[in-house]
Amino acid sequence: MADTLRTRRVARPSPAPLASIDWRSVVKNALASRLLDDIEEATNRDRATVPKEHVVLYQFSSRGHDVAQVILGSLITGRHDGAGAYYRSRPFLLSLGLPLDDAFGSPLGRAGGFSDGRDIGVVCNLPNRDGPMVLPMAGDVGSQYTPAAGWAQSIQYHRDVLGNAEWDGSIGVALGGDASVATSGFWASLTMATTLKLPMLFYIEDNNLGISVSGDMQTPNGNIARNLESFGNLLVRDGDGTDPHASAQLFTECVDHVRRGAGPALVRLTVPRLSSHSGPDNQKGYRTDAEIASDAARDPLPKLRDYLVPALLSEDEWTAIEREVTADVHVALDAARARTIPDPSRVAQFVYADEGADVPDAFGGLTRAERSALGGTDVASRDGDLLRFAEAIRHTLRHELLVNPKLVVFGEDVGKKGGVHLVTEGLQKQFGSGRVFDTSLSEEGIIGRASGMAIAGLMPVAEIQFRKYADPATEQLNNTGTLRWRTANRFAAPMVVRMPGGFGKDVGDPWHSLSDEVRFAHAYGWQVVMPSNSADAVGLLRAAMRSANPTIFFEHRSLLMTGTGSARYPGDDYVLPFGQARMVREGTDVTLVSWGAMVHRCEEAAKQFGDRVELIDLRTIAPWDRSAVLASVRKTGRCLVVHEDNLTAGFGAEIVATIAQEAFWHLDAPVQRLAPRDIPMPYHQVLLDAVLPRVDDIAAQLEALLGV
Ligand SMILES: Cc1ncc(C[n+]2csc(CCOP(=O)(O)OP(=O)(O)O)c2C)c(N)n1
Repeated sequence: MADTLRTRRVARPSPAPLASIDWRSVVKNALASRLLDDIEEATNRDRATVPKEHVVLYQFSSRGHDVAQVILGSLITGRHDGAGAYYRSRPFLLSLGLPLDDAFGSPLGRAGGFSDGRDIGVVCNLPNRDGPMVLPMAGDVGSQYTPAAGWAQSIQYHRDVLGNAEWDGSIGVALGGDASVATSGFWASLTMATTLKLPMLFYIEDNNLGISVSGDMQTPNGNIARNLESFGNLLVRDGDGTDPHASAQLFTECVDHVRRGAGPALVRLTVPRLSSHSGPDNQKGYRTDAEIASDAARDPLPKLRDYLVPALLSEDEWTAIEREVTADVHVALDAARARTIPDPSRVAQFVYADEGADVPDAFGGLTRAERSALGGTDVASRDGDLLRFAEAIRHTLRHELLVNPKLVVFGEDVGKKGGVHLVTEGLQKQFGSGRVFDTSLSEEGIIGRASGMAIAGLMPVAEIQFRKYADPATEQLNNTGTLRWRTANRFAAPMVVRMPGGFGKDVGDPWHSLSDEVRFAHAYGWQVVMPSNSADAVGLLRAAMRSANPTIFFEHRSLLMTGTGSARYPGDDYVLPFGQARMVREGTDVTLVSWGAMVHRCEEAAKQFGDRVELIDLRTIAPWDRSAVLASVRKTGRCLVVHEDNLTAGFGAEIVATIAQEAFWHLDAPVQRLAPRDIPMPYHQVLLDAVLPRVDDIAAQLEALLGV
């Protein structure tokens, strides 16, 4: 096993080392990273003979990328600097303070560290509260960019809106490989950074390989810097990442440019990938021996040595650093191997926030103290004005913007226009474009930005124009939902995503009328709210905006556009806890369960049966009120679930399965579901009526059920 360092020498004249760089730290971090890779790779190679628990399953070497990364890291020192990074970024994290035993321990899947054994070790994070931090990485290539842009936008918010001068000069950074420049996340964040002149640096590490695919497949002619030369508001630099002097000069120039508020910058450096893509990849099918050898000759570590010895360090000093790093790494390796294995009894903890007294606040979202200072009551005022659904939401957003300076409202057209549903009308005028703002047309950008902003301590309230248009944000939505769990509560990104959808007044279509709420109920970590009336919408939206968890807040189009669901405003402090169903009407013989706009159709149908039908409005489907439904079914012995989402695997299936398991012996008839038969929403009213459950359909089904 390779367990000591001895850096090769290449003789070549070098310029004098740049005085602005802390080269000793650069050397230490580069050597530490190299030795970590050596040890992990050797363990993997010798896996037949080394103990199984010493083998790293997802081993990704940074060899070749390491020197340039730690030079960049040496410049990212601000208290509020934040970076989005990826699986090959460990050297950069080491230079920002990642402890060596975490660097070893998490890839080994041990307890503690950056995920408590939940995530693969190269997908890491660094929640520094008093220094530069690294946002939680994700496994999806390109997904690091938009949260990093969100962090950069938060720098402006903390400085300009909250007036916190401490954030002035801070920087957001995003690291990515050459293949990542083909992803939508890269382009979404580049648009955000350049249109908003964000304090953001992109560093593209170009090794001319994805896993096996060459760079000219990712951007024409394989050079993203050249292709971006004419991009507006962007300083672009291109260079050799194996040359420490050139790398340091380019990084220094670009970091200075961003820190002084001149706008974003992008540096592309060519680097060799000196190992296979990952442990299991042997690169034989796509790289010749000659190509591998020619990359090996470009190793930046000997070049770093030649650059610094003897100009800045003597031979002996270099050797002494090698010895010191070797000792430190071995101490850390022993400590990491001695760590316990993760505790399986705690694996469910932190899917949602755990507010236990002994659980610290995660990095991200409002603190517990900030949330509790907002107060709230679950008692509704009875003398409020009668408000339509959209007005009620606007009132609630306005009040929360007033009482919570960290709350931001944004989305496509929500600013000047007030949203295509006019829900945010007038809010930008009242609160300014720092707090209520339009975004570029990228849902991935909207949700990724929200994630970065939430981690920066803000409460983002993002609008997705229509439910269907959340599709491009799926990756960021899923990553937000798992973020607290996969970082074992080191990070969290509470946010509210307002999402109009469902059929409209007399119209539908496959794009604007999707409901499909079950997708979010199925996603990890999200609360899903589907109110049927204005009063509930107020209380649930306020609960969402004061929650430690992310929430999908579904605004039904047929309620936004009509007077259906109008109710008295329940007050500025009204907070309705999630998971509490509403008893719409009590009844004796059948339980009718619904949520959202279908509640109104169910109510019409139920009226036809006097007091025989008990109607329950779930109000939230994650969490959902099992006990209310089960208590009712145990009383009535019959149940019909009505929803607008597809029948197959719709949320009704979950309810019916729960009843079958928990209340089977109380049933007098099979539990029934009424929902569209897996047909997309059509445009013409006649077709729409043929797809959606109508009042008559519900009544007919109730009648049949009561006859059993
Ligand atoms: C969205 C997504 N698609 C595919 C993958 C599988 N994958 C992992 S790494 C990788 C190549 C990325 O190459 P690049 O961005 O150039 O970084 P490098 O590994 O060269 O440092 C691919 C295709 C993934 N992780 N995420």
